[in-house]
Amino acid sequence: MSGSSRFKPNSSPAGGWGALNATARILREQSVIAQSTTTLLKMNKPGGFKCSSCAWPNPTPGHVKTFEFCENGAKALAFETTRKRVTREFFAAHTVSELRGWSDYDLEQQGRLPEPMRYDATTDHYVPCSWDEAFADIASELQALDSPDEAEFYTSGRTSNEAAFLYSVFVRQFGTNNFPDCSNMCHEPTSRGLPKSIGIGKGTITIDDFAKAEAIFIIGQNPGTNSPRMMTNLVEARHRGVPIVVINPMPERALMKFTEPQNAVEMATGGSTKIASEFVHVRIGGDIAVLKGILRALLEADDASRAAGTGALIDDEFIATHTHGFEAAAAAARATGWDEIEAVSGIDQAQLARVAHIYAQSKATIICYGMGITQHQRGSNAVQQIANLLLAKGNIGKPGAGIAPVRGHSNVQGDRTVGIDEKPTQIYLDQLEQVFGFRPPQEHGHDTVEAVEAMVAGHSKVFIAIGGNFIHAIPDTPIAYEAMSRLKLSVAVSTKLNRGHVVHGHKAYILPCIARAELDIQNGVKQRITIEDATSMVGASSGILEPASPDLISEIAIVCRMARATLPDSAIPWEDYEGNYDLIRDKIAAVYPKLYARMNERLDEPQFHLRNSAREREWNTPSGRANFLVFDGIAMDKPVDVEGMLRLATIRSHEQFNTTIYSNNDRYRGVYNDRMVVFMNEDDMKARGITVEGPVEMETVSLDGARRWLGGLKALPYPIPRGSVAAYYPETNGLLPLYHHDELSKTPAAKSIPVLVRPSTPGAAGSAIQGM
Ligand SMILES: Nc1nc2c(c(=O)[nH]1)N[C@H]1C(S)=C(S)[C@@H](COP(=O)(O)OP(=O)(O)OC[C@H]3O[C@@H](n4cnc5c(=O)[nH]c(N)nc54)[C@H](O)[C@@H]3O)O[C@H]1N2
Ligand SMILES: Nc1nc2c(c(=O)[nH]1)N[C@H]1C(S)=C(S)[C@@H](COP(=O)(O)OP(=O)(O)OC[C@H]3O[C@@H](n4cnc5c(=O)[nH]c(N)nc54)[C@H](O)[C@@H]3O)O[C@H]1N2
Ligand SMILES: [Mo]
Repeated sequence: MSGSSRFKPNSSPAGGWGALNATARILREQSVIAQSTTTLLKMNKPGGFKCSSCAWPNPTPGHVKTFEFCENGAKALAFETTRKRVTREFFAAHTVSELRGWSDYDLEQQGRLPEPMRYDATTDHYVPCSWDEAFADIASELQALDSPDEAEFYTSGRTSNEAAFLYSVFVRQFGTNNFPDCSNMCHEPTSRGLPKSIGIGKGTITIDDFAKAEAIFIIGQNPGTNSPRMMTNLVEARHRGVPIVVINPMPERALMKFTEPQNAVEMATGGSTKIASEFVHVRIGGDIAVLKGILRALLEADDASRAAGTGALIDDEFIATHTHGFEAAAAAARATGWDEIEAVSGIDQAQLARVAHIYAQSKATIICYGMGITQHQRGSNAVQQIANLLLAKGNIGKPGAGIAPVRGHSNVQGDRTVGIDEKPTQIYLDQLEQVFGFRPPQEHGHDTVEAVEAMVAGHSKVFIAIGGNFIHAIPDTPIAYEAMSRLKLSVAVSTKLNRGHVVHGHKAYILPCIARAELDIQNGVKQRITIEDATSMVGASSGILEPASPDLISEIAIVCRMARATLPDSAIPWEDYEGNYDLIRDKIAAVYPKLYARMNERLDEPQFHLRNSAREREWNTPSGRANFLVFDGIAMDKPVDVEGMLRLATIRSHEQFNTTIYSNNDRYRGVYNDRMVVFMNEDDMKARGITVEGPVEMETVSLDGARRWLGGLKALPYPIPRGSVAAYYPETNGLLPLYHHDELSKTPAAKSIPVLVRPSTPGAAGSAIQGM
C-alpha cells in the first residue's frame, strides 16, 4: 500500500456519503463493479445469497429494503468476487519462504485461489495437485496417527450449517472431539457463561424486538463498523425517542452520530441522528463495576419508590416465579462501594444513577454486547452480570426485551448449533450415535488455546482448517508460527491466500472452495446452503455468480471426499450427501428434532426461527429457573501491580474483516495509511514523555518470564480514559499471551492485555518474543 500516514480527528457523522463513496471505491478497485451492482441487489434477499460478513439478522418480510447490504458487506463481497487469481504461475515465481516476508495485505490482494496446491519441500514452492492426490495423502497421514486425538480440526464461522454438520460427523467418526473454532476466541463466554444464567448460550431477541424496545444498551461493541446493518435499527429506535446507552472506552463515531445511507432526506440535507443518549466512558475492564453500579442504583431507586408509595421498579412477580438467587445478587450489588465502583470503572455515581433511571423507566430493554465484554479474564462473569441486570426487570422472554450477544462471523452461531463443539453434550452424542450408527468419542476435545498447546508440545501433528486464518487469530503469534511449523501436515480450506498457507507443516495443502456468492451445482441441480444469524434465524443462501474457477469444489464436497478417503469403511453415504444437500438437511433434522424438524420444507420460508428456550421462559438450568449469579469482586481482569501498567484493547479498524485487511485506513477514527498506531489518553502520553504521533514501543507485563515486545508504533492522542490504550488486531497478537484468557471459557482476553508503553527511537520497528 502506498501513501504516508495521516491522522485527522473525525467529527462528522458516520455512515452517509462517506460510506457510499467507500463502497463505490472498493468495488472499483476490485474491478467487479459491473458484476457486483446487480449482485449486491441479491444480497440478503429471498432466493439470493447471505452476506458473508457479519451475523446481524435480516429484516422480516415486508421490511426488506432495496439494498440489504452495508459498506462492509459490500467490501466483503468485493474481496470475495475479485477478478484477481493466485495462479500456478504466481506460485512458480515465488518461493514460500519469500511469501512469508510479504504482508497479510499483499497475500490477500493476490485474489482467489483457483486450484488445489501441494507444498513441495524440495523446491519450497506450492505446486498444483489433483483433488484425488490431495485427499489420498491427507487420508494416509490421518490414518497413520497413533490416535485420532493427534489431529486438530478448526472451523471458522463462514462455513455453512451443512458443511459444518458433515465435518462434525466425519471428525467424530474418525474419533476425536478436537474442534477448536473461531467462536473459542469470540463469544465463548456467551456459549459457556450464559447457560448458567438462563439455560441457553444464545441471544434471546429477534430483529422485531428492536421496534418494541423502550431502551437499548450497547456494551463493548462497535456496530458502525462490525455490524453496520444494526445502525438502521438504532436510527429507527432513536427516531421513536428510545434512549440508547453506550458503554465503551472509545467514543466510536457511529455510536455518536450517524447518517443513514438509506434515508434520502438525511443524505440530501447532511442531517444525522445522535445515537448515544448516554455515553458511559468506561475504563477498559470496568464493565462489571458499571453493571453492579447500575444494579445497585436500581435497587436503591426501587427502595425509594416503594417507600414513597409509587410502586416497585423491579419485577417482583418475574423474580418470584422465574428466578433463583435474587437475594444474594442484590446483596452483593448493595455491598459494592461507590468508591470502588468509581475507581475501577472511572464512572461516577451520578451517571450510573442516570443510567439506572433510564433502565427503570423502560418496560422493555435490550442489552447488546460484543468483544469489549467477552475478551477479558472474567468475560463469562461479565455476561452473567448483564443477565442479572435484565432478570431484575423481567427483561428476558418478553416483547422488545432480551439479551443480544452480537456474534461475529455470519454463521458462527450456526456452526456451533450443528455440532462444532469441543465439549459436546451427552444428549447430542447419543443422538448422533442413534442417527449414524457409530459411537462418537465421549471425552472432550481441544479448544483453540488447548490446540496450540498440544501443537507446541508435539502431541498434535495434523491441523486441518475449514476457513479462517488460525495462526493470525490466536495469541502469541511467534508461538503460533512455531506450532504450525512443527506439524506433520497442515491443510487449509480457503478462498484467499493468507498467513496460514505460508506458515505451514512439513506437508501442506491449500484446498480452495466455492464462495458464498457463487453457484453450487451438483448433478445439474442448483444447491442451497443455510446459515443461522445472531438471533437464531435460519435462512437459505444460494449463490448466483460463476465460481472463480472451474476447478473449485464446494466445502461440502471437500468434507465428503476427505471423509471417504480417510474412512473407507464408513457406512455413511458421503457421496450422496455431496450430490444433494437436501439429504444432509434430513440428517440435521434427525439429529436435532426439536430445532430442525422439517428443515427442508421450512427453507421455502424466507427464514425461520430456531426455538429459543429462554425466549419462551423455559429455563434449562439445574434449578429449573433463571439464575441470578453472584460475582465476588468487581474487576474484569486480575490486578497487575506494576508501575505505569496500561490495559491494551486490540480492536478492529473500519477497513478489515478480522485478519483480512481491506486498506490501512480507519476513517471513523481519523487514521489513514497506517495501522501501527496506539490510541492513548493525552495525560498518559505526557506522563511518559510521549509526543503526538511520536514513536513508541509496547511491552507486555508477562507472567511467564517471556519478553513480548512490539516496536514501530506511533502514539495518537485519543479520547480514551486514562489507563486504557487501544491498537489494532492482528498486528498486536504477539503481545497477547496464550495464558491470558477468560477463566471459564478460555477465550483469549484480547481486550485487556497489561502493557507498558514507552517512547522509542524513531524507526525501531520489529517485534520479539524471547525466553519462552
Ligand atoms: N467489517 C467487519 N465486520 C466484522 C468483523 C470485522 O473484523 N470487520 N469481525 C466480525 C467478528 S468475528 C466479530 S466477533 C465482531 C466483532 O465486533 P465488535 O465486538 O464490535 O469488535 P471489536 O472491534 O473487537 O471491539 C468492540 C468494541 O469494544 C470496545 N472495548 C474494548 N475494551 C472494552 C472494555 O473493556 N469494555 C467495553 N465496554 N468496551 C471495550 C472497543 O472500544 C470497541 O468499540 O464483528 C464481526 N463483524
Ligand atoms: N488480538 C485479537 N485477536 C483476535 C480477536 C481480537 O479482537 N483481538 N478477535 C478474535 C475473533 S472474535 C475471531 S472470530 C477470530 C477470527 O479468526 P478466523 O475466523 O480464523 O479468521 P478470519 O480472518 O476471519 O479468516 C479469514 C480467512 O478465511 C478464508 N475464507 C474467507 N471466506 C471463506 C469461505 O467462504 N470459505 C472458506 N473455507 N474460507 C474462507 C480466507 O482464506 C481468509 O483469509 O480472531 C480472534 N482473534
Ligand atoms: Mo468473532
